[in-house]
Amino acid sequence: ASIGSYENILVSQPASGVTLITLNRPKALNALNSALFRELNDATEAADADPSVSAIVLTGSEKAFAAGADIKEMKDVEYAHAYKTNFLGHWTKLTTIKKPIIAAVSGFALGGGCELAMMCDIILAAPTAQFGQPEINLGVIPGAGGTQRLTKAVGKSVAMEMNLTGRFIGADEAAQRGLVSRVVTEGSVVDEAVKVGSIIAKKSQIAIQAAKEGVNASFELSLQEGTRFERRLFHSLFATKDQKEGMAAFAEKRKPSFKNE
Ligand code: CO8
Repeated sequence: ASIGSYENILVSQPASGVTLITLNRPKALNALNSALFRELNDATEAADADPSVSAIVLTGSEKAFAAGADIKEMKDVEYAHAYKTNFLGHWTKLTTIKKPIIAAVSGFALGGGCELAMMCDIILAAPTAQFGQPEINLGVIPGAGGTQRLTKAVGKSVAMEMNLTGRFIGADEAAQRGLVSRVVTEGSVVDEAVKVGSIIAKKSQIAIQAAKEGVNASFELSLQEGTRFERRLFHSLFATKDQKEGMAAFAEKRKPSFKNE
């Protein structure tokens, strides 16, 4: 993995095939300034391009996954500048990463921090995790999916309450609503996320990429178009050696050895 020399994030390889990116502005509760997000884009693109990497884990500190976009950096921005420069538009780059990204959330995931977690593919929560869209308290609204991805994840009523009142939801409620896949025991969220990454790393990476593409398409397409797209992806996998290997291994009662071909 590209370990790189970054100022606002740490990049490491805790397990074979897994890159761990740790947001590292602890004093600012990992507030997402533009420098941090540029580094995050750089590190995720490097991991995406690195054939030795199969999954990315994204985490913050014990106290905060990320407390939002950097309010101090944002407070004097004028409309003309925001519009002309597509202010914070580069955040969406994360959604173009082909490899799975697992968010390991402890503590605050607020505003842009909650949106960042929701741009990931799987969210695991520590018992301390708190999710919220408090932008309404700053006289604005979310700008990176807090009204969109959150609504798809938790439904209209909860999303409205969170967006209109700024109410936070804790780990258990987030799991109950489907915002996170599960709550893990205190202190284990990064290890658990790395385990998920390691499991993913043992599959056919072509099938993994297709599975992620398929699930993500469900957010864009009608059921008819979505299932058609899924079937086409499914058909295409019969052109891979990994499909032959996976099914042969099952028939021969042995473990498959995928070559990502
Ligand atoms: N931006 C900048 N600095 C922050 C942020 C932030 N979002 N959050 C915390 N900090 C800083 C604090 O200013 C403080 O710095 P200092 O020590 O220099 O005073 C330090 O982090 C520690 O914070 P607190 O002392 O406030 O810690 P507490 O434990 O008392 O409180 C809270 C923790 C409740 C998380 C509190 O810090 C808080 O409310 N933070 C702001 C949360 C928030 O409003 N987030 C939403 C921001 S707006 C946003 O994210 C819009 C996204 C749009 C994306 C658009 C993309 C296209």
